[in-house]
Amino acid sequence: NELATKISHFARFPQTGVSLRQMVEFGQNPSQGTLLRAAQFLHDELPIRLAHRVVELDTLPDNLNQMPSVLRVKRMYIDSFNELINFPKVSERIREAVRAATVQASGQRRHLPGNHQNPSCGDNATRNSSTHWIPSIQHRYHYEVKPTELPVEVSEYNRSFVKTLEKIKRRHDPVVTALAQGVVEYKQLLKSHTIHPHVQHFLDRFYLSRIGIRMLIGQQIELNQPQQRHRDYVGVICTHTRIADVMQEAIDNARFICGDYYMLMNVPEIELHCPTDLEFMYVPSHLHHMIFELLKNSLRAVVELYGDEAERYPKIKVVVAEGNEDITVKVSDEGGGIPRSAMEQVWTYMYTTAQTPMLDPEFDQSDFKAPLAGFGYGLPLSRLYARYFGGDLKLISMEGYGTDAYLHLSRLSDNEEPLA
Ligand code: W6P
Repeated sequence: NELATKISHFARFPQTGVSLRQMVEFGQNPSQGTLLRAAQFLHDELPIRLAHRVVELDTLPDNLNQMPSVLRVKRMYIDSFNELINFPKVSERIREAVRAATVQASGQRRHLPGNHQNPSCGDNATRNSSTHWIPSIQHRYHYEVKPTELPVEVSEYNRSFVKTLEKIKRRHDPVVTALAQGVVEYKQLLKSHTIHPHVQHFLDRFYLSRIGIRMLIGQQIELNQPQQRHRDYVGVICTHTRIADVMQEAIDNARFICGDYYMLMNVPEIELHCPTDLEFMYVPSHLHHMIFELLKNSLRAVVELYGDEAERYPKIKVVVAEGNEDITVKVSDEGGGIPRSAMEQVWTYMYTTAQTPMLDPEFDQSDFKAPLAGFGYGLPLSRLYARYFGGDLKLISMEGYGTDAYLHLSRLSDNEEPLA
């Protein structure tokens, strides 16, 4: 039908990645005109990304593409795609008004704090990140727009577009849970306990893409709420994320959860070595989520090795190192480690007992009744959060002793989103 034709048409366009830096430049004190340009970008880009996902869902093997849960997810993507392409384009008159109030911002990039050591800072022309050159988004969309004399339709358009984005974001809240259920059904169907590498790759790509889409939507929604803006924040990005503060918060939360879950008299201690003045540009909620996840795993390993009535546990040690390229967080536990043969499994989406919406870190941030880490979706999703901004997450384990988790966070905020 017609919609299917449109979807395969849009899926033929390449997706355009956005870097953390671009998101921040877009979002610093945006006028209604700048927000309109951002809306135009999303209005072009989101249908392309959604269409790619629909095609991927369609081509899942083993009749996975026919499963009710998968069809449900596909329906969400199609509905959102449809809403976006039916959303009115900015009229020629409004476009003209914004153009008249616009001066191109090239050559006067603003200084971004928190990333002083970035060697390629501000040098867009010499960047050669990929073999095929796609014009960067600010080349096409980012301009200074003088706040003066913009017709009222501009802010009306922005408001209306944000409403649509909010609806889309809410619609997709249950995606992780729905696909988790799909994986359970898939296991039963194939009577297998291993996930096909193709399916594992699909899920990695799919969830990574979802992180990106939700990041872009979340930025646009936040930037349109200027009354709620906090110092150092551009949308959900904090230009001066104090990593020591986020670490301590994650440590306190993880220890609290652990003590609560196992009803412990004394919770294993977590020793933190982190420069207190270390700041960088990041999304604090992503950072908290990843650290929290690692700590829960370490706590669980230690408590299960020594038992919930132990008088003392070996400390979990956290080290934060500051390099030029990366900030690296190492979490070391003496929880007995993981057999080498089980290392791969840790990253698969297999080990889930399709349960609460807590599978999805974005679903309910404040639910303290969450089960403590199993090898659920926590680790693979945390790795995707790390990779989304050019970082990574690795585990090194000594069976019979303990596990070291290395979380690499890229300081080079020019990394474009990885797009499947
Ligand atoms: C373990 C298993 C694990 C996964 C992730 C992080 C830390 C740990 N420790 O024993």
